[in-house]
Amino acid sequence: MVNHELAKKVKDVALAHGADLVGIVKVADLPEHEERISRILPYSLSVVVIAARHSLAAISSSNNQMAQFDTIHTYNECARSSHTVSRFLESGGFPSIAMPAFIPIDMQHPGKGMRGEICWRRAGVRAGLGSYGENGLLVTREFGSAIRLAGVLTTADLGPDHPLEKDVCDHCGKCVSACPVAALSGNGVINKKLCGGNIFKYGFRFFQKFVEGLYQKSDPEITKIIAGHELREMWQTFMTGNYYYCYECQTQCQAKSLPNQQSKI
Ligand code: B12
Ligand code: SF4
Ligand code: SF4
Repeated sequence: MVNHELAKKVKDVALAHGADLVGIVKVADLPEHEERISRILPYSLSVVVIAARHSLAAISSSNNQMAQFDTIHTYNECARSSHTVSRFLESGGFPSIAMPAFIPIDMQHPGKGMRGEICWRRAGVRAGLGSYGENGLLVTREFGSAIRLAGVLTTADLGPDHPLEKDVCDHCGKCVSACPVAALSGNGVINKKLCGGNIFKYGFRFFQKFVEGLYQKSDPEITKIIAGHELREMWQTFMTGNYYYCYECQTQCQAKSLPNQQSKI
C-alpha cells in the first residue's frame, strides 16, 4: 500500500542530512531503468531522488580548484543524505540501497563509464525536482542547474511526487553560448566527446594516452614527462576523485538561483 506518511518522513531525513531538494518517483514510472533496478534490488518500488546544491560562487570562480573542491563537498552531501535515508528505511524493515551519484559506474562495453544505472536527470524530472534545460541538465526553480543528484532505491511503496507542469528553463540560451567548446546545440543536445574532452582534462583518456605515450618515448623523455605538471595533475585527480575542469553550463541560470540562496540567510 502506498505510504504517504513514510514518504514525508523520508524527505525530512534527507533534508536534515545534506539534501537541499528531494522527490520520489515510482520504479514503474522509470521504465527505461526498471530491468536494471530489479537486478540491483529485487522488489524495489520507489526511488528517492536527492539534490544537493553547489556554491554558485565556487563553481563560477576562475580558480577551478575552488569549483572542484565544492564539487567534492556537494557529492559528499549527496552520499551522506542518500546513505542516511537508506539506513532509515532499512531500520523500518525496507531493504534499500544508496546509489552512486556518478562513480563507481559500469566501465564495460558498451557504456564504458558513460551510462549510469539510473540517469539522475531523468529521475529528477519525473520526481518533480525540475525540468530539462537547453543544456540537457536538470534545471530547478531553486538553484538552476547548479546541483548534484543522487538517490536511493527502496522496496518501500512511498507516496510519489509528480513531474512539474511548468517548464523551469526560460530558454534564454545562455548555457549554449557559454560552452567554451561548442558542445551544446540547444534542446538538450550535447556532443559528449567535445564536452568530455574539456571537462576530463586529466581523466581516463588522458591516463590512457599517457601510458601509451610512455612506451613510445626514449628514456630522457620519459624522465621529463614523469617530472612534469601533468603527472602531478593526474595524481591530484586520483587523490580527490574529482576531475572536472568546466562548469559553464551549470552556472548560467543565476537569475533564478541566487535570490533563493540568499533568502536562507
Ligand atoms: C556520463 C555522464 C556525463 C557524460 C555524458 C553526458 C550525457 N548527456 O549523457 C559527460 C562526460 C559528457 C558529462 C558531462 C557533464 N556532466 Co555528467 N553525468 C554523466 C552520468 C555519470 C551518466 C549520464 C547517463 O547515464 N547518460 C546516458 C543517457 C541517459 O543520457 P542521454 O542519452 O543523453 O539521455 C538524456 C537526454 O535524452 C535527455 N532528454 C530526454 N528527453 C529530453 C527532452 C528535452 C527537452 C531535453 C532538453 C532533454 C531530454 O534525457 C536523458 C537524460 O535524462 C550522470 C550521473 C547519472 N547517473 O545520471 C552525470 C550527470 C548527468 N552529470 C552532471 C554534470 C553536472 C555534468 C557536467 C556539468 C560536468 C561537470 N562539471 O560536472 C557536464 C554537463 C554536460 C551537459 N550539459 O549535459 C550531473 C547533472 C546535474 C544536473 N543539474 O542535471 C549528473 C547527474 C551527475 C550528478 N550526480 O549530479 N556527464
Ligand atoms: S541558462 Fe537559460 S536556457 Fe540554459 S538551462 Fe538555464 S534557463 Fe535554460
Ligand atoms: S560542462 Fe563545459 S564543456 Fe561540457 S557542455 Fe557544459 S559548458 Fe560545455
